[in-house]
Amino acid sequence: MSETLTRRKLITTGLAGVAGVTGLSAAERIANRYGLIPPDCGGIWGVGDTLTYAAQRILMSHHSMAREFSPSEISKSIPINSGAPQTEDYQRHLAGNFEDWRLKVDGLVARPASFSLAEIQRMPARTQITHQGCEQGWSFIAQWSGVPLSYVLNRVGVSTRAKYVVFWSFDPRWDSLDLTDAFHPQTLLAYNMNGKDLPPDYGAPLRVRVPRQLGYKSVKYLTRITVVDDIKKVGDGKGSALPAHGFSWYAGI
Ligand SMILES: Nc1nc2c(c(=O)[nH]1)N[C@H]1C(S)=C(S)[C@@H](COP(=O)(O)O)O[C@H]1N2
Ligand SMILES: [Mo]
Repeated sequence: MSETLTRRKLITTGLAGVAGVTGLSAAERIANRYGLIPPDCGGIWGVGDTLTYAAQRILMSHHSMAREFSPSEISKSIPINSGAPQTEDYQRHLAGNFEDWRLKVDGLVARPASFSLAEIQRMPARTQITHQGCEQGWSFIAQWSGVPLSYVLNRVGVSTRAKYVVFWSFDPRWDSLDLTDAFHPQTLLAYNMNGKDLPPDYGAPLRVRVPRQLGYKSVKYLTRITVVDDIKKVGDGKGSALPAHGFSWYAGI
């Protein structure tokens, strides 16, 4: 059977349908064939995550946009999830207005780079008013400005072998995106929130904003971005610090 026919059949049947008729392992095999197994997949919950991730990737256009709001809809109060790191390293950079801070970009790229905040702020900017939802049940709408991650990735030249983009932070939090979300036009490296420099508690000097996924994918206090082909070799191999605490690597909304 040709690739297109298999794909059409998969779409019309729906992955959940496939799961119901022929068993979850068949759905997983099909998802695997299309490279749609999320890195934290394993055991019974992993199968569920595969279905969510694969179904979204197959059924939704790669360029479907998260909703953007008008300025009047910006939330008056903005919750914080974990304030700025209290480490000596972070506090020193904060005291120095992040002038010595650099964003390292390495891994499977043609031109590994290290950008200052000023350099990042001179790159083409995008401003968007989007919703951020936390898995803990609160959410808010704010305006974020920054450089599209795609611009930075194109500037360093991503290898054709690349599959994931990994984000490292001043705190132990780390996470990753597949290339679909990494190159999505609304995925930003944001340095401005509601018209002001990103406040420390909200991720200064630079944070990810990925409005098509839950808040925990938007890593704050960035230090480094690494492009990889095999996410299993990074950290505990689950694509993010969160799966170890029971949250899935893919948190699409
Ligand atoms: N480095 C880092 N990034 C992080 C977190 C964190 O603790 N450390 N918390 C995440 C979670 S769970 C959420 S919901 C959002 C919250 O962003 P906010 O504090 O701007 O509301 O940031 C995410 N990014
Ligand atoms: Mo969160």
